[in-house]
Amino acid sequence: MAPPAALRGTPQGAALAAWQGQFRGALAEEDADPLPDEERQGDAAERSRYRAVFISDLHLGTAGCQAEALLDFLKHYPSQTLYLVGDIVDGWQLRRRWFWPQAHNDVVQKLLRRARKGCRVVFVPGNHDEFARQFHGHSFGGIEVRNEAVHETADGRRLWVVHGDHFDGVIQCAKWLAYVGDNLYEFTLRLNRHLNSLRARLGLPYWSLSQYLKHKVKTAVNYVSDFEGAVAAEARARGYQGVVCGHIHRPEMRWIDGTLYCNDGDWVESLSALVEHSDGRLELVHWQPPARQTRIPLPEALPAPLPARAATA
Ligand SMILES: [Mn+2]
Repeated sequence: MAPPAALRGTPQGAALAAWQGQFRGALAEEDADPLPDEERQGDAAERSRYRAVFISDLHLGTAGCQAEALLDFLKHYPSQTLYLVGDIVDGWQLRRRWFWPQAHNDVVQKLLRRARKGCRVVFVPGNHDEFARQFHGHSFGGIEVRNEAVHETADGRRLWVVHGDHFDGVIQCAKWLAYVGDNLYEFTLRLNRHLNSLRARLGLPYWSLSQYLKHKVKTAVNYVSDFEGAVAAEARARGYQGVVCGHIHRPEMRWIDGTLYCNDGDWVESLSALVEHSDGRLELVHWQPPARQTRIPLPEALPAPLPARAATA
């Protein structure tokens, strides 16, 4: 946009044109880098507070992904290395229906930006983003793609980093478990009624679909512990002191027969991540979205306001 005709050729007009040029420049930069606020948080001193951050099962591209919470978490946990432990982008869902809101874009931009600012970002694809597995050994925008990785902690422990889907021979059970928390459970109860009125008309005895599902869920619960045991055993067999995985959306950190089993959880239900402090201490972080009520101005009579946000320490 040129300066108004009346100012053309005057010093004010020149200044205005220069300012407009700058503004356009700033906008263009904003376009390429939509999260300039991270510039400050990305410096080396801040980053060194956490040696590593592990996140998985973001499921970007699905309505279930809690992208806003994740953006908030990422802002508070800069690190030297960031592991993306699979199911980052949900290719299965995107193939069925395109769903890509701005917040999901922001997450991708934030990850790319982190890589540009000197954080080592390692992407270990999962089953929902298995399309990326063919790019093993390559890097994109500074993000390394590895089908599995090894992380060495500050105190010298070697952790095997893998998504974990190779361990589920019984994926059907995991699906049932997901259904139960869903409207589909309500649906199955309704289906159960219809099914049984049909069975009654055919002279068949009552058969409880919901009982059947509950049995399936119990099997799924066993499945979780079987999964954890199998992953830990494989890590041990490969000579690692521990393992970091995701996949089953169950944050966990415990010893299994002398091997450290860590599951960094997910950003659909549990909003959790695994972090390594500068001294090698590992911690499971359960992210709490900033409490809404602390944003409401407090009445004058109350003492000092509460801390604005609290991440579980
Ligand atoms: Mn998975």
